[in-house]
Amino acid sequence: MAIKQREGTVLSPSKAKLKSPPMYKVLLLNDDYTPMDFVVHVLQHFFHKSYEQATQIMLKVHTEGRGICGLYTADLAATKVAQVLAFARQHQHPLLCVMEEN
Ligand code: NFA
Repeated sequence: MAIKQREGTVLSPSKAKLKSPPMYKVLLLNDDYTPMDFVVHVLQHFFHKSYEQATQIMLKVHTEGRGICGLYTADLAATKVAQVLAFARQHQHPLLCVMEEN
C-alpha cells in the first residue's frame, strides 16, 4: 500500500518506512553517599524492576560507575529523570540520574 507522507510526497511501497521515534537510555550514576537500599527502591518504584533486577543494576552502578535503568521515548525519559532527581533531593541524597540518546 502506498503511504502519503506529506502533501505532494507519496512514497512507493518499497520506500515507505514506519519511523520509530528516537529512544533514550535513562542511567543512574554512582556516588559515595546514597544508600544502596534507596537506589534499589528507586529502581523498583520508578523503573518497575523486581527486587533481584534492581539489586543487580544498583551493584553495577556501584562498581562500574553507571548503569541503565531503561530505554524510553524523549518525553518519558525526561519525566523519569525529573522524578528520580526530585525524589532523591526530597530525601537529601545526591543520587544522579541522566538520559542519553541510544
Ligand atoms: N556507592 C553507594 C554506596 O556505597 C551506593 C550507590 C549505588 C549510590 C548506586 C548510587 C548509585 N552507598
